[in-house]
Amino acid sequence: MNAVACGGLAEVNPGQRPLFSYLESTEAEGRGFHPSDGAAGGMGVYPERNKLWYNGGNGIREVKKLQDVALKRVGIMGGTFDPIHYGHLVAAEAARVAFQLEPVLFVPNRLPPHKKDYPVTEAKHRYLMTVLATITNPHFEVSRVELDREGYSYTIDTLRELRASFGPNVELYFISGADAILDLLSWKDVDELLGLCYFIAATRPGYKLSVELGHLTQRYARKVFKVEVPALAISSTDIRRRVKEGKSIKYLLPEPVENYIYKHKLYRT
Ligand code: DND
Repeated sequence: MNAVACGGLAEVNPGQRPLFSYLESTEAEGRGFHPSDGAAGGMGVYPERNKLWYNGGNGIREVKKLQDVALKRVGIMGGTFDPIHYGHLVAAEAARVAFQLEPVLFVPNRLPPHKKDYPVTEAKHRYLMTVLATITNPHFEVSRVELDREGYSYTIDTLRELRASFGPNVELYFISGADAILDLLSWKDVDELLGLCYFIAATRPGYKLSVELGHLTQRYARKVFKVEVPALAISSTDIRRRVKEGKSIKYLLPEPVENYIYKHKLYRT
C-alpha cells in the first residue's frame, strides 16, 4: 500500500493554528491528539515512517511520532458479509495500517436495516465465514455484538455498546466502502453516530470522495477520512451470482470461505 491518502475532506485553512503547537499545548493538558482538529489543516500518516504529517498551507511537515500522540484506535468493519471477500479484507487492512488501528473488529449484522426487502443468508453462516476469512490476521477479530442483539442491526446501537465497553480513551473508526458512506445521511441517528466514531471510506485510487460528499455538511465531512484500496471490483452480489451460475469464485475470497460455501450449498438458488 502506498503513501497513505487519508485525512479530513475539508479544505486546508492556511490561517489555522499549526498542528504541532496544538499537540504541544494539548499534550501538556494530557488530552492528546484528536484527528478532527488536524483534519481542517490537511493531515495524515506515513505508516512506513510512523509519522504524523500536517499541511498548514505551506507544504507538508512531519511533526510527531504517531504512537506519541495518538489515543488507542479501534477499527470497526461492519457488514452483511454475504459472503465476505478480499475487497472487505483489503479495505480493513488498508485502514488498519493507515490509521494504526488495533484491533479491527469485524461486525457481521444480524438483520441489515437497509436490506429489509432482500433475502439474506442465515446469520450463523455469515458469521462463520467471517471467522474463517479473518483467522490468519492477528489484528482482526470478529464481534458477535450485532448477532446477539435482537431485531434490526442499527449501527448506532452497536456504536453505543462499543463506546460504553471501550471507554472514552479509545477512538472508534468505522470502516466502510465509499458507496456506503454516500448513504450515510439515511442511517439511523446519524448525528449521534458521528459523535461516537470517525468514518474511513475505502475508495479507488484517485477517487474524489470530497466531490461526492458535497451533500454532506462540513461538520460531517470533517468526520470522514478516506483510504485508497485496490480490489474494489469484487462484490458479494457478483460472487453469489457466480455460484448460482456455476462459475469460478476462486481468488475472489479466501479458500476456506470458498470451501464453506460449497460444503453448505450456499447461493445455489
Ligand atoms: P453492507 O450491507 O453494505 O455490508 O453494510 C455495511 C454496514 O453498514 C453494516 O454494518 C450495516 O449494518 C451498516 N448500515 C447500513 C445502512 C444503514 C445502517 C447501517 C443504519 O444503522 O441505519 P457489505 O457486507 O455489503 O459490505 C461491508 C462493507 O464493505 C461496506 O461498507 C461496503 O461498502 C464495503 N465493501 C467494500 N470495500 C472495499 N472493496 C470492496 C468492497 N465491497 C464492499 N470490494
